[in-house]
Amino acid sequence: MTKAPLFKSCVTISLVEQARGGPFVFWDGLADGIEKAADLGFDAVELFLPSSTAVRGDEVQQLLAGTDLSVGAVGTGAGMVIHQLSLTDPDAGRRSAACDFIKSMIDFGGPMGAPAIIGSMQGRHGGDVSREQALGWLGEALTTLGDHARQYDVPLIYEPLNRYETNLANTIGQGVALLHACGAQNVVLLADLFHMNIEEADIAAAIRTGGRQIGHVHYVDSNRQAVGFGHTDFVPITNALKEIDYDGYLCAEAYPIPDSSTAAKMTVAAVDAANQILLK
Ligand code: LER
Ligand code: MN
Repeated sequence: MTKAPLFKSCVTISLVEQARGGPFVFWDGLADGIEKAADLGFDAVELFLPSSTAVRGDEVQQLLAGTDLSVGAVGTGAGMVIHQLSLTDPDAGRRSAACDFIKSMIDFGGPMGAPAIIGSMQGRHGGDVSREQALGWLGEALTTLGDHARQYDVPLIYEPLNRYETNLANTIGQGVALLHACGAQNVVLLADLFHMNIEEADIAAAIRTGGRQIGHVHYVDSNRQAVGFGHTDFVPITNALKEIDYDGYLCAEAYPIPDSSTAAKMTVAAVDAANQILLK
């Protein structure tokens, strides 16, 4: 009998000062975050960086050497937070700059096997930009950027967000429809359990809808604190992830409440508990 692969634990490290107060666990530099993640036994770290040149890839590799950590993914949201770039900006030059920013993040993470995430960089429709137009631009960008990621043998990750952050795709079902409509290859969906708690009627059912297209999970409770600090029922979610044969990261994109270390420890315990269900 083949042994089921386990869920892998991952924790966020932010180096983006402008995002301080946001839902990232570690904030005190790369060396500190990597050391703490390794000590707690995480499988990976997800990096939220101001730009692709904020830190060199070989510096990251050096910090990881001697640990069992990988880089699970790299966020691209700094393009929006710092430069207000989006893939659906009415200005073609700004859309192109947004695409270049994401390409540079793909080129940063790719060589270390880390896919880039498109979340807030998707932007929104409104004003002179119709929903159809914005979804068209977003679909083209996902196609181009998914193809760009292929050279590193990593996918591109697309994240539906709640209604307060985008009006393009708020649910996993809408994410599936978008990928189908644009025909993008090499793009997977990110199931962020915080956004899903706001938007989905049934989180477990939405995970089954995403099926094998789900390639990354932001593993967080209803209030965006670490798993265990909110009211989400994780048993049906874990069973749904088991059903779709998900074997990727469960990554804590959570507030450092009451502090980074406690949020990180809670996440490790929660991933262990999920793996116990997986092994049953
Ligand atoms: C933003 O709310 C979020 O969930 C991030 O992962 C997207 O960049
Ligand atoms: Mn997220």
